[in-house]
Amino acid sequence: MPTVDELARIAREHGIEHVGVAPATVLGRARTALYERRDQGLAAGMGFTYHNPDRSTDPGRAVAGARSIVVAARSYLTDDEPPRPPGVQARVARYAWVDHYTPLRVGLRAMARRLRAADHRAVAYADDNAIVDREAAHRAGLGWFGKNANLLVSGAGSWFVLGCVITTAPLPAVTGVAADGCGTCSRCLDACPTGAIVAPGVIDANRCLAWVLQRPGAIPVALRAAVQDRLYGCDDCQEACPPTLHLGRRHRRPLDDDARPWVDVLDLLAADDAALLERHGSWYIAGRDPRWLRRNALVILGNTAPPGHRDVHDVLARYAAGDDAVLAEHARWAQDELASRATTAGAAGTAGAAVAIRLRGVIEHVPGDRFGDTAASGEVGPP
Ligand code: B12
Ligand code: SF4
Ligand code: SF4
Repeated sequence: MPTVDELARIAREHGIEHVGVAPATVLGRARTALYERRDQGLAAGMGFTYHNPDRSTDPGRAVAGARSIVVAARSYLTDDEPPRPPGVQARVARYAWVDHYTPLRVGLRAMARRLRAADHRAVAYADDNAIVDREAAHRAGLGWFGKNANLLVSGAGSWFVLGCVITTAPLPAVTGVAADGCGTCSRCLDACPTGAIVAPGVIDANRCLAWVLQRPGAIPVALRAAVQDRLYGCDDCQEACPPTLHLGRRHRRPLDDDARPWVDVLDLLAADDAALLERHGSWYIAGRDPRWLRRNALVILGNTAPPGHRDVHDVLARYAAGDDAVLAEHARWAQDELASRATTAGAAGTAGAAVAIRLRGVIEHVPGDRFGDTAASGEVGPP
């Protein structure tokens, strides 16, 4: 049987910085949380690990006879941040600038191969409905649960994607979990633009912009201003996090040539389905239907485009008259926003003023209209 050090060495060769081992027992706390939060409506129609909590929290259902979970964390913080290009640009959350899950899986599979070579069963999982990654990482001693619900790797912060190998090998598991590093800090709660962190470590997905931008259907009007320029994902609760900001710098990787932190909004709205899926195919897009990206882009135009811009005017008019009712409604909303901004620009001077007014007292609770995914088993994501 390989030692944990040998597995960690294999992981490092594949750019995975942190490895820990947890016993492959049922993840009881995660199971309880999944049921409770689903019952409380906090899952907002998500499937994924919520679809079958018993399965997602039992490593033995993934790999019969499982004894150990080898958990891995791979940093996605980059050395450089490309400047925002000119034009109306949409922001992409850091973890989605490039596909970090593929290289993570390559490293996990290399570890799994080593375990299989020693006659153990071993299967790699990353961002898969088969297992709740953060809870496994916490049990493996990799880090602590931040109040923003992210797993902060001890001494390195939360800019990490997580995955694991579930195996029948009886590897030595860590004893005890990592110390809490949040202390009295609560910056992430204040920084969340929609108040989605409803208690320390508890996210209301109805309001979490990461899910609001991924789920199918209309974006609730009360949340549209908070979307600002976000196309996919949200980083605010991590960008506000002191340990993540300061410690994250220890693990940075070069900026990939393919990194896509900004997306030109007018270009996106002109592209066809095939082009959008080719560009953004590694993202979780509900039903693989790029209209949800277009919906987000229309909201971004309403929030950030300069009023009176000819191309913006034309694209909104086209979508408003189109036969997709959801997109037409979002386009009309954006037209109204730009019109009201043009009117108030002279007086108040900024779009920011209008946004601030609409955000004031933001939404105690956005109804959990269950038009979202009710995930088929085996569905992967969202990250
Ligand atoms: C569903 C899902 C989402 C949903 C719901 C998020 C959520 N908090 O559950 C949405 C779409 C909103 C989402 C958003 C994001 N996600 Co996500 N998501 C998942 C997925 C598929 C399942 C998560 C899950 O099962 N949650 C279940 C709930 C019950 O777990 P939880 O919120 O973590 O709850 C725990 C804590 O509350 C803790 N706890 C209990 N008591 C207490 C008490 C205190 C005081 C504290 C602090 C904690 C605590 O125990 C609970 C159970 O473990 C995982 C992949 C996977 N297979 O695990 C990725 C995953 C969690 N997501 C990930 C990422 C990167 C993100 C985003 C950062 C992406 C982005 N930039 O937009 C955001 C972060 C939002 C946030 N603040 O959580 C990473 C997290 C990496 C990390 N270092 O933590 C994962 C692990 C994917 C991966 N394999 O890398 N995600
Ligand atoms: S990802 Fe954004 S919306 Fe979701 S909890 Fe964090 S700050 Fe709030
Ligand atoms: S911002 Fe503060 S409270 Fe929130 S996760 Fe980071 S350290 Fe913890």
